[in-house]
Amino acid sequence: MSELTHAGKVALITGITGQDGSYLTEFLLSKGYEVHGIIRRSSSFNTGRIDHIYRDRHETGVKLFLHYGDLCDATNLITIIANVKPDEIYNLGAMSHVKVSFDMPEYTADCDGVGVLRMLDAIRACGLEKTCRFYQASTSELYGKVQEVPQSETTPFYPRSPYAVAKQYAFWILVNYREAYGMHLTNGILFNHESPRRGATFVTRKITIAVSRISQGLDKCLFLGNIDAKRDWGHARDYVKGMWMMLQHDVADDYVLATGETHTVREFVEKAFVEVGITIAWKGETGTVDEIGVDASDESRVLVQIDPRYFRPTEVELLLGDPSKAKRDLGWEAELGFEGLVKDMMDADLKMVKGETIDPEAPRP
Ligand code: NDP
Ligand code: GDR
Repeated sequence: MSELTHAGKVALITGITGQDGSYLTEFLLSKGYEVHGIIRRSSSFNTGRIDHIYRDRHETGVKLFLHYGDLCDATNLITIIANVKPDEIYNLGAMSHVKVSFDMPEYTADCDGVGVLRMLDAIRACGLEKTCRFYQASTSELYGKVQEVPQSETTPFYPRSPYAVAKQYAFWILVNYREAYGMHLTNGILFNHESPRRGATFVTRKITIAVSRISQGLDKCLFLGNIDAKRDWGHARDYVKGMWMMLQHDVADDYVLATGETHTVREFVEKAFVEVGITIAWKGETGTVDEIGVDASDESRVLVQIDPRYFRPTEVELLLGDPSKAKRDLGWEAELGFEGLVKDMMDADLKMVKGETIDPEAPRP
């Protein structure tokens, strides 16, 4: 990709401190964008994923600016958008944990659902509806109890969590505003994408941290929920590029981004342990809480156990995306596959556990 081809363009990112926000910021800066991000005030450190690219605004040539704000505060969103006057907005902010959404359904609806309405109305209130392009972080969770395999842009939705229901509201309010007001609004229906910057409570990162710690003698056992769930896992770095490609397309539309491959959590565990030279053998009845994963070379060593605390009241058993529309219309394809993803995450977490990278929450590969 050529550098500085978009010099002069201004982007605003909500969720800039998250996994995707950090990769997208790096990507847009490399293209010459001026990038503005909305961060939440926190009593503890929450900018670890972007500290390596942040520079004090008193320096010269600064292209990254941060603003305090929240998707639950309409006035503040209007103020930021009025001041920044973005050409492109990437709405990545969300309470993004599916299991936690069962504990905080009302807040999740407000932030992930109504928050999107607030952003769209803020664009209109600022008179930017004809010039500002908007990306919404939609999700494969909308397919939930899947109605067909693989899932594409035409597959009916069947959300299975308060998170997914909130994101379904967001999906349709965006489509409605696109049709009603002719705005350039895009839903990116992204399947799971991971990285060394993934939050530590999502299953992939939970596994790579635990396996790394076990390999160094710091932990004994990894506790998981449903290890037979299947996901279409790609790398976040590939997916943020796809977000940008969607907004460069002159006609706004909705796109699936996925790898077109699905794997179980169980396979992810096995591959991660292989990276530290351990082969897992499964014992006990498959699919029950009695199943355990042991070290095949020393079966007394129990390395994986099932903890029903991690089960969800309603589960999404199988996700497998069909990204052919994104390939055809945008030329987008996932570059890193499952094996490469596990290796990338294991390499980073092994370094982190060995103390070779500084910040435990945000290793910077
Ligand atoms: P993260 O959980 O890593 O990041 C979420 C971001 O949203 C953080 O910056 C967080 O801020 C911010 N945020 C949370 N609540 C609010 C709020 N009330 N107001 C403003 N900002 C808020 O998510 P990802 O980077 O993984 O995902 C980005 C988006 O893509 C999310 O909307 C997610 O739902 C969606 N998505 C993710 C997929 C994935 O596989 N990663 C797949 C499909 C969709 P803070 O750091 O302060 O908590
Ligand atoms: P998901 O991601 O729910 O798909 O949402 P997560 O990694 O949390 O779960 C994936 C699957 O693994 C199973 N699982 C466990 N999950 C967690 N977190 N912890 C465990 O211990 C565990 N054991 C098994 C889950 O039940 C599930 O089936 C992610 C988020 O990024 C969303 O914001 C995004 O929209 C979707 O991906 C696409």
